[in-house]
Amino acid sequence: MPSESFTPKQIRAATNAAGLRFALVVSRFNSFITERLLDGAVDALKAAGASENNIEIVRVPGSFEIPLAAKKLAEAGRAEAVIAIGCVLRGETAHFDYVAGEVARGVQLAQLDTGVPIIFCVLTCDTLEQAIDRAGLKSGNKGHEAGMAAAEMANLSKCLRAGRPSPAVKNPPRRKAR
Ligand code: INI
Repeated sequence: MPSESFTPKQIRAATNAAGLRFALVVSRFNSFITERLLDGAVDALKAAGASENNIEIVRVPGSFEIPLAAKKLAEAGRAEAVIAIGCVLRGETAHFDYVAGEVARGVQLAQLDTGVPIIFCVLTCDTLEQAIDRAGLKSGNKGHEAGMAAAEMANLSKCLRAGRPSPAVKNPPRRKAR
């Protein structure tokens, strides 16, 4: 156990979204689910202090189209964080695997290429029931989680920008050993 005086710097970004800009890319495919995820994400951003004027919602036909739109938004500097919202349901063909795999890969590449956080809120479920559970029923709303993650990652990205001292850097007091 480290001694009392050994306190490495810890960085935990703020979750306040005031003054930050967000773009949400929403797939129309399975809109019954994606619109609920969108509501959850917007609720979370509003609760975190984001202003309506700083939230941009862009719709795309299906999840496969999400990465390109997300990347263009990120490249254009229109947002401190982007949220990718989609729902891919397993059917009887291999289509699911291609769409689910490519949207995940595309979103990851887009955020690594641009340096703008792109939060992955694309449900990949076997059944509609599983998706409904994750869009506001039994398992909460994954959109809400995505909204909170977007606020935190937008702040964290600012903190980690080279040479920029961060207001969010804190060394929380250690609990006394018992
Ligand atoms: N798009 C989805 O977002 N979810 C799905 O479940 C889905 N299925 O099952 O086909 C889906 N297909 C459309 C795809 O994302 C593209 O829009 C289409 O292939 C055109 O590029």
